[in-house]
Amino acid sequence: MIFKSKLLPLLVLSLGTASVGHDDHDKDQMPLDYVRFPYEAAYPGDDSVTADAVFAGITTFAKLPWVQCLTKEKNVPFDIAFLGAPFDTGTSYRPGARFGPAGIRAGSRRLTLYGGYNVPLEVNPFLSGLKLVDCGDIPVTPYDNAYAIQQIENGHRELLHRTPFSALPNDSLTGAPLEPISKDGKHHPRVITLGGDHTIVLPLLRSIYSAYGPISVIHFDSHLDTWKPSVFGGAPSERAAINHGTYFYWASREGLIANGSSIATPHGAIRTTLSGPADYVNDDESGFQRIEAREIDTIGTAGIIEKIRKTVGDKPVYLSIDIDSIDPAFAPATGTPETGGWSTRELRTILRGLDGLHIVSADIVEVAPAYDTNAELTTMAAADVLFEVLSVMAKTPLGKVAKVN
Ligand SMILES: [Mn+2]
Repeated sequence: MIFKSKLLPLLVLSLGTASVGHDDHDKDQMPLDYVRFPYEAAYPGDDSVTADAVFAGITTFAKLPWVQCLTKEKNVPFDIAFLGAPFDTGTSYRPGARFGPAGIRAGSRRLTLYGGYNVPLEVNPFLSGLKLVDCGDIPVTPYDNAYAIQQIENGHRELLHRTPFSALPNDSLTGAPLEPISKDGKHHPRVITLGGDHTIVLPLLRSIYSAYGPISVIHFDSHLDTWKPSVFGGAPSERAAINHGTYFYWASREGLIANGSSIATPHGAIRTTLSGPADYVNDDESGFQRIEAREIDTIGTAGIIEKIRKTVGDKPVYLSIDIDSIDPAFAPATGTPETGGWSTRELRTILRGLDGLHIVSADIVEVAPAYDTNAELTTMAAADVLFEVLSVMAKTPLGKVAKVN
């Protein structure tokens, strides 16, 4: 009998059928393609996998398809790509944001648990017809900041200049064809970068410049990040002068940010202490308008949204979100936490208030998961914040109606 029980299954396998003389076994066989609850595949064509509950499987942002965009799948087009930049050697206090991309992806698993429909914005960004992918991480060396910063620029730029999966649609109001809003006249896909410490925004803006020229930046942060290198870090070397407190100083000097009275650039959620009032003078010179975190007590989220929209108008904007704009009560896992910040709800409301703006690309930075709670508060907050950004992007194509001469 031993002979029979051990050999027969082998024989069955080799015949390619499971039904020969094994009725009992058949009854116990569970259907491996049964995935209906709680998750139904949100992405068209992605419903053939077997174990795709939100808590199962391999983790990408919102469980989007992983495409190796920078290596062997360069020909796979997309409309919005999530891209990690695991760099944290520009931090001044707590390191650890190199684990940000992995942490944010873990915090994002639940985004499509019920399908992903955004109630206040009335859109499901996962079913909007745009092709969303997770491109994995840019290879970033932890040993040489100058080299790493170049890697980040190159990685981002390569994706930014791919031809998008979807063509620009016609204007939803007039039916007129839309034309690109970029400076180079081309329609570009969007990249949502998962930091990484805030230093990464310098190479990201260099990449953005290659398509859009000087750009308005909406910057949510408890800190200014426009500090002069002599003030922030003391600039003992050229490399040390570029860090997560000075990258906007450099971006401004390089002409990457749209300055001037008509297109200034707002910071939101500012509440850091300063080296002195001169820091604000320097910040003004970098072209930023400040919204202090505490203004939420007087003008509320609506007032803050109004200020931002007034400042950027209908110009293309780049959106950079430091997770430390949220209070550490809600998002403790960050490099330089500052109390007195906004709640996760308030930041999400303000982001939804950007509905209709042309957000050409975005990032979330300074998520350092090692300092998080076991409940994944910070990485969840980061993922949910990006869900709002994604929803705003999905609603507004990067096009404008051509001017009639
Ligand atoms: Mn910052």
